Amino acid sequence: MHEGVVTKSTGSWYRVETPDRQQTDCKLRGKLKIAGSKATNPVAVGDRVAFSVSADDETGVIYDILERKNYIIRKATKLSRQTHVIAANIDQAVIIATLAYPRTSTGFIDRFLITCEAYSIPAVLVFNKMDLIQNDKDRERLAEIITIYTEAGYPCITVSATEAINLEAFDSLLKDKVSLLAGHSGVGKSALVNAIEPGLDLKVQTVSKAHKKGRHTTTFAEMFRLSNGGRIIDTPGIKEFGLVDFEDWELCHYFPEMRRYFNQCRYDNCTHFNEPGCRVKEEVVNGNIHPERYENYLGILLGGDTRGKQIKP
Ligand SMILES: Nc1nc2c(ncn2[C@@H]2O[C@H](COP(=O)(O)OP(=O)(O)OP(=O)(O)O)[C@@H](O)[C@H]2O)c(=O)[nH]1
Ligand SMILES: [Mg+2]
Ligand SMILES: [Zn+2]
Repeated sequence: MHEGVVTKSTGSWYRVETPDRQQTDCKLRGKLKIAGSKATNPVAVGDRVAFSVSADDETGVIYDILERKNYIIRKATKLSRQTHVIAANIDQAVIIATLAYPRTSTGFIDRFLITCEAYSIPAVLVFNKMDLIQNDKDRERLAEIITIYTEAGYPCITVSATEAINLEAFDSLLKDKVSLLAGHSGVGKSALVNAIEPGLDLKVQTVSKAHKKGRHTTTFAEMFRLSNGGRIIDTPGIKEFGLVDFEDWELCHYFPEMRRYFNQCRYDNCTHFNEPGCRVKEEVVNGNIHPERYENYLGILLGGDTRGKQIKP
């Protein structure tokens, strides 16, 4: 009987690492299912599991999953109601963004942050490809975005993987923590990790001018150990990342700077859209909530489906 952490999953095999760094390829015992879960995959990268090792071929069998601290999911397919757990037991989500290509919108960042808030995962923002931020317009825009998110309570750093700008900051961000790396395909998630840990040699996209959006180079979520004591979970660039069901009045709970004021509105179920006596709207005017975050908030509130809304990055 052993206990370990799932570091890789291919769907049928799971690589499990024990604290002494032994790795065992395991299968799941029979119909191992988490009670009440709608997930297609019962075990995900980051899960702590109990397993036994067969005497003859040294492969293992996972027979139990230990309780999760948290997890993050996506829909199994666009139309399905089933979900797929991407990773579990995450200390922080590190959103890799860039104003170069593929340019990350604040809308994307906000939807991802909502997911993190909903799953109680602290989030930080890393702006990569700083070497490509050359003109004043981009520099000013970046400064503005950093102000927005710093004021909302999310730490931000700027880096370049290829020009080795500020990589010490990226390294200390990951020290001794389990970090989920997220962001569009091609923003440089794998390149950044390689830059601080060359021994890992993760696959990086080759530049193709015809396909600026990039294909997915990383195919399976996988957990890697860093020499600074951290572990990272590199995920394929994700479109349908995270999934949150919410009622209109709940949405502001996922915006920390709005959450401060929501119970000071005239109506308990205020959605901060056009209700009279809305403290949140007042604070937008006062400059304590950034108008761009508020606009993205309204976009999500008024966008989507009206039956049980969902965030779809
Ligand atoms: N100029 C510049 N290019 C970079 C930087 N970081 C990464 N790139 C390039 O961006 C491309 C994509 O990098 P990847 O690390 O493969 O991106 P990824 O986020 O891991 O992509 P997926 O695995 O598909 O999700 C590669 O061609 C990198 O060389 C950077 O700081 N500056
Ligand atoms: Mg990658
Ligand atoms: Zn209100």
